[in-house]
Amino acid sequence: MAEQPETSTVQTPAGDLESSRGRSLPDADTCRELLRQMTLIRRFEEEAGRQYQRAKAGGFLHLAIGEEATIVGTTSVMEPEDYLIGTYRTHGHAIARGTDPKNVMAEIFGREDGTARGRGGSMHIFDGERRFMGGYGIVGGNLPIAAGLALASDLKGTDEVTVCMFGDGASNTGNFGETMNLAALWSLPIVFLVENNLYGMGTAIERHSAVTDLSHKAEGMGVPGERVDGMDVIAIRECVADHLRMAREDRRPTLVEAFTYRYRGHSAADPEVYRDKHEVEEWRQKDPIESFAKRLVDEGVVADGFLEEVRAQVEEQVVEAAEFADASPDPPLDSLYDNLYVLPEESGGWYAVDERTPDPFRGEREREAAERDRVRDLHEAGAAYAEEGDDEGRPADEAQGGGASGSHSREQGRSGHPRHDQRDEDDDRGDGEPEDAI
Ligand SMILES: Cc1ncc(C[n+]2csc(CCOP(=O)(O)OP(=O)(O)O)c2C)c(N)n1
Ligand SMILES: [Mg+2]
Repeated sequence: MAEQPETSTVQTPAGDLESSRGRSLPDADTCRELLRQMTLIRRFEEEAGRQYQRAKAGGFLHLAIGEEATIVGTTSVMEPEDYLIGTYRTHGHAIARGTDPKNVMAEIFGREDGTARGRGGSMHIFDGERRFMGGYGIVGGNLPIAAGLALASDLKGTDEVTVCMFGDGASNTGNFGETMNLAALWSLPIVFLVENNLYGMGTAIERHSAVTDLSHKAEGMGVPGERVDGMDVIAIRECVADHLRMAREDRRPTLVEAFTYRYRGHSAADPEVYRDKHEVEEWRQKDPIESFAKRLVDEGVVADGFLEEVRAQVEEQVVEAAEFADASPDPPLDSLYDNLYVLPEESGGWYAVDERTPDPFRGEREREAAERDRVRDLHEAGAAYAEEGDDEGRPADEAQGGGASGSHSREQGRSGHPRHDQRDEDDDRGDGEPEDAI
């Protein structure tokens, strides 16, 4: 095969970005695994789309076909104990984190063997064991949750990092600014990664965001960023590895903006009137799987025809996943109201009581008598709390205030975590002049 001319930049809508071509590749096994994962996710999503057309799945179906390098490049440098949280376009994210494609497909089908036992569907894939924390239908809704995960890791004094992936559209939500501010203020171990596929549904980025250089969009809130070619699995991998290190070791939250593209519509029901077929075709020319496979052949890492072998392997896996999902039972009807509410004994904290809704929820009345008693206890406790305050005797209005709950968690955070100890001491000094810059 002819030698591929080496280029040092790649064209994106934002201009030229540095290409990973010309830099050395990881070891051969890692390269093969990156290609295998991207190919598996691609074929899995094609099959999910096909099954959706056959009405095997209800609700919405958002495919990330074309965005595989951004997903796999990112997860390939994460540690098993790191957290990943994403959006409603995350079948591939879960698979890349190690979730069995069979269980992801079963979730898409709404079946009992799904990752959320069929309750979540395509938009809510979740795998706590592998620290894939969902799967959220609310645009930007995962950002504050990500900050919470990172705060928990920090308070526990661990080295875990949270990676929060979201779309360009989500960068316009209030959650974006609020989360960036707290992440920077509290020096959270978090990497934000915006999957900039140039559209929020049918609205192009120039029409939905005043600032189109998303890598700078959080800078004013204290979170600096970097742009990377999201179609180049090696470029993403190297970039994210760097940002993970900044989060883990320097406790500096940062933002990565990955330029990527979805070949399919926003969801299965998108007529795609907002973009030109040529544009899609242009991006297909930069296909992350084809281009990486070609590079591996060019650089002698794999033999010609390796991609076809991988495709045959994943074909089998994906067909099995679809058969498994189809054979999985529907969730039992009498489990319809399971896991909707947190009951006091399951959580134990005063904050679990929702004093705004002392009446039982309609659905809860359908439960067995024993269950109804638990719900009554819950709303009685909620009503009492609203009247009298919490166990520590704080009046209701003070106990409920953001200040009280906020200081409560900050107190907890002081125990045993030097990073927080240092920060809190500085806060407590009250002279606004910390001795050591952190
Ligand atoms: C808070 C909120 N507003 C609106 C929607 C409807 N909605 C669903 S997807 C979407 C576009 C989001 O685009 P982007 O963040 O770029 O992600 P992409 O779909 O491109 O991956 C919108 C507006 C929603 N789900 N949640
Ligand atoms: Mg988008």
